[in-house]
Amino acid sequence: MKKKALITGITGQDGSYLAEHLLGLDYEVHGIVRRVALEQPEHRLSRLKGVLDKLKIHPANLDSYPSIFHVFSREQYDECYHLAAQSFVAESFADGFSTMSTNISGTHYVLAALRELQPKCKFYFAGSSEMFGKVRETPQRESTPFHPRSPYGISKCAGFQLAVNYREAYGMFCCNGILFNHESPRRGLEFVTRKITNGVARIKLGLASEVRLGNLDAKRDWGHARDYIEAMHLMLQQPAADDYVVATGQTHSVRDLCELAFSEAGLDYNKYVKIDQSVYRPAEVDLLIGDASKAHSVLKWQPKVDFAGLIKEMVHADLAALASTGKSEPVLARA
Ligand code: G4F
Repeated sequence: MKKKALITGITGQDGSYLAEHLLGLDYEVHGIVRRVALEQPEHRLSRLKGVLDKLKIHPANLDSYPSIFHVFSREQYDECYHLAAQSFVAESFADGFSTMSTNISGTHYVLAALRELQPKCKFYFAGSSEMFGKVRETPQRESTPFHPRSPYGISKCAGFQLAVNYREAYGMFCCNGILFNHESPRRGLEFVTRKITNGVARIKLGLASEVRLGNLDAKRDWGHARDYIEAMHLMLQQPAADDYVVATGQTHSVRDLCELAFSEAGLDYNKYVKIDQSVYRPAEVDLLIGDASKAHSVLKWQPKVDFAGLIKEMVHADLAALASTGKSEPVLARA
């Protein structure tokens, strides 16, 4: 019998890599997609274009419990990966209410529907290193206290605690991944890695003259999304549910990222990066660096791509994409 998995957020960077990974492991893969996405498949389902015909897509809305309940009432699943979220930190400052509603209630609806209809289904929650926020220790590990710095971080702490509570109160197999920043050529243009690699490509091809950025001193532990989704799957294959940090253990500043990405295209970032005060956040997470020892020892998980390899891949993917089309997706004004 094939295992059956449901992915919320299947159209995103992580969801698309996870869908490909699970299909490669001979899973039957289902995904929840907002109905509006089905009306614009070329744009909204673009990351799934290589595997779309192998997936079963369910239109549903994470803001509605009946909608989620309906999905789980139609099919039984072995595993549920809850990745859907409003995941852009800056947007959460602009509209904290929507972020809280989607990220907290959406998670609660999925857990409540699972408890009611299929309590044996294993559940993965996409926690985040943003939960550590104003970090209490370095590097950050599973036992590091949370101190979120944004509505997004607060919403992820709530989702994390919901998963822990369903595990403790109802004996459900609920795991939290505490994933540090993970990127790829499929990353949205609003996140700083892709904003920079896309900017480099646009400048190199004569389509732009600058990239406007905020805080260049923030430090992040950046890994490759394709590596990180493997850890998600491994968590659900363990004998007991638990929580795991997933990180590379290396940290770099946004400035380091600029230097590397521009030099990959033979450019000096000092000439093209302009500081834009409007991109600074009301409260910043200054330094993230993860200790993934538990994932190494229990899950036997190791990242394969390092920071330099990641940025090189992203720059060259953006150069190739722009050279072939001459245009890129629109970027959010706040990004
Ligand atoms: O790329 P970012 O927007 O990612 P951030 O805020 O670290 O969040 C990402 O990683 C989290 C895991 O820790 C996820 F949970 C979350 O969903 C998301 O995937 O910003 C990275 C850093 C920040 O310090 C930001 O202030 O880059 C700084 N930055 C400087 N200039 C900028 C910019 N960020 C963006 N997006 N755009 C800028 O122009």
